[in-house]
Amino acid sequence: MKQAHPGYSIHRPEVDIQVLRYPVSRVGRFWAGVAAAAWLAAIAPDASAVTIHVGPGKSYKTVREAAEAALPGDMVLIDAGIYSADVATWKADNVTVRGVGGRAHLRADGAQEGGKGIWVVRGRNFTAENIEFSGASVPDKNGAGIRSETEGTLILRDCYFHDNEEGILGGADSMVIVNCVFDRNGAGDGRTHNIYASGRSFTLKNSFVHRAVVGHNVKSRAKNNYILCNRITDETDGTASYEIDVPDCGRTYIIGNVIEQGPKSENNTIISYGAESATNAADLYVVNNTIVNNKESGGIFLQLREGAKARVRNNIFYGPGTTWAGGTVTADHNYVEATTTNGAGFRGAAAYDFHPTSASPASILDAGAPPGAALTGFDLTPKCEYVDEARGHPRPESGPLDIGAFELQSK
Ligand SMILES: [Ca+2]
Ligand SMILES: [Ca+2]
Repeated sequence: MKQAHPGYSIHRPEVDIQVLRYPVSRVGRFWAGVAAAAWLAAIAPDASAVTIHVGPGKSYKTVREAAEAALPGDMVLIDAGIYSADVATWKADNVTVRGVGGRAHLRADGAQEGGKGIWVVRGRNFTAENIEFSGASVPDKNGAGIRSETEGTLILRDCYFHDNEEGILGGADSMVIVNCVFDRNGAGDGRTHNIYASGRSFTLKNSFVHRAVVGHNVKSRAKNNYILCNRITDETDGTASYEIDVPDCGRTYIIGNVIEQGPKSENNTIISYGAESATNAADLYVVNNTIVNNKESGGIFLQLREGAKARVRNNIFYGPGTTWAGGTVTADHNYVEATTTNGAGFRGAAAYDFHPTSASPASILDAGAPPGAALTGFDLTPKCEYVDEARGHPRPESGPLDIGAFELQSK
């Protein structure tokens, strides 16, 4: 077995080397053994990693310099503050970038990376936490806060994307977005969106995605989509087209979300499934959502491609319009109210608070059916609830499931 030489380190004098680096590219990660075990006991679990600090008074003044220096496994800590025109490509694998002391705000201010946006991610298994992206703009009008080109995993936590031509754009083997806010992204041409994902698997959870500019709030061409316990809303002034667009079909689980179409939505449809193709498996589950239409002229809550199948259970459809159209829908245990006069007994619909109350009808409270499992075996039971803003908690247990995205805890 090949072993590292413990005394070897890469010379990077500007890096705060908190632990001695092993040059992963030369020795691989299989450097266990007697000598190495002693090192493992003494230092961090990933012995190859260093922590790089960015900020005023830190080793790196710009994020770009840190991105160029980062090697596999590194942790990059960026002090809170505004980083103007500081764009970058992240190339190394297994890098985590985190804002500390508040969000690090990457404000484009006219700069862009490779015609793509603020950050381009190429390294495998990249994580960003507590970062704010705004103002991305490029000549072909799809400047993204993050353009993902990784073939591994991309994880975003506690990030905030706003006023970019595109919030996040691109694919990954697995893209996971948790506790993030997307607001007013879109160039206004209808081809750019708050979120535009592709790849094998896309997960959006406990996030707040709202007011996309003409484009869609959530658009995914991924083969598998897990859209769980989010708030996806237009509100009074949002002009999004679809709230959720899954244009090529794909195994899609939409569970436990609040989804609202506002009066200024560009089109009448709220969830669109298979508008362009059936390239991916056509298998849709819509379970325990509260779907609201505030467009008084009406609309279509769920539009399916012909030939696509959907199971629709335990949802609230609130507001005027057609609940579903197209495809083959198996629906049961849904609450439908074609007005917005609060027969559902919501706690504060005007403020987008769609929790049920003790005034909610028996056709909502305890009226749900066990959601069961998808054909894939995926458990369709709602396990979480969205909490403003971009948070979540486990869905409480209180008798049989209530209809909609929230459970009333005491009646
Ligand atoms: Ca719409
Ligand atoms: Ca209940």
